[in-house]
Amino acid sequence: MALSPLTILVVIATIFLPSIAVAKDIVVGDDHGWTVGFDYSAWAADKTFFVGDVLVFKYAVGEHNVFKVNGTAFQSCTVPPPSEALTTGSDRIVLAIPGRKWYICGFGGHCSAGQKLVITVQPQTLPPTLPPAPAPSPSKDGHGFGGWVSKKILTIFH
Ligand SMILES: *[C@@H]1O[C@H](CO)[C@@H](O)[C@H](O)[C@H]1NC(C)=O
Ligand SMILES: [Cu+2]
Repeated sequence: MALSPLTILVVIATIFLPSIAVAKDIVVGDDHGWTVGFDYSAWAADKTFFVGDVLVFKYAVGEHNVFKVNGTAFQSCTVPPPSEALTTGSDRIVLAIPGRKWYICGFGGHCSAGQKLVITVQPQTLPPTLPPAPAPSPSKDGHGFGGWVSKKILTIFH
């Protein structure tokens, strides 16, 4: 079976891409931002969060804020000291550690009214397992992996 040039290029690209998973910015609530009257559990339900992703909380400064809390404070809407608040209106939180994370708004009544977000952060995914590649060797006779690729590319483009 002859492999098409496209297939071979895809294989080469797959081998040399540093990683399949790309960290991304995730705007909480999408266009709604961080506000009252939005269902953040429904919003989060169909999403997967990975280590390296960044949560972005967008809101009008002075109308909301963001506190990272634990599960207990999340349930009871217990607001931590003001010094722990994020208040820029475009707060970025890098998801650095896998596990459950809880966020609430500290403005009066907002958390109880549903301005609270709980997510589970998954460990970073690894690229799909590839069959073991022959160890690259600096040999001049082209038996190394690099030589194999060059030969294939020459085959394609000659
Ligand atoms: C959760 O957070 C609250 C408020 O910051 C704190 O008083 C409490 O001890 C914490 N609970 C746990 C289990 O860490
Ligand atoms: Cu709020």
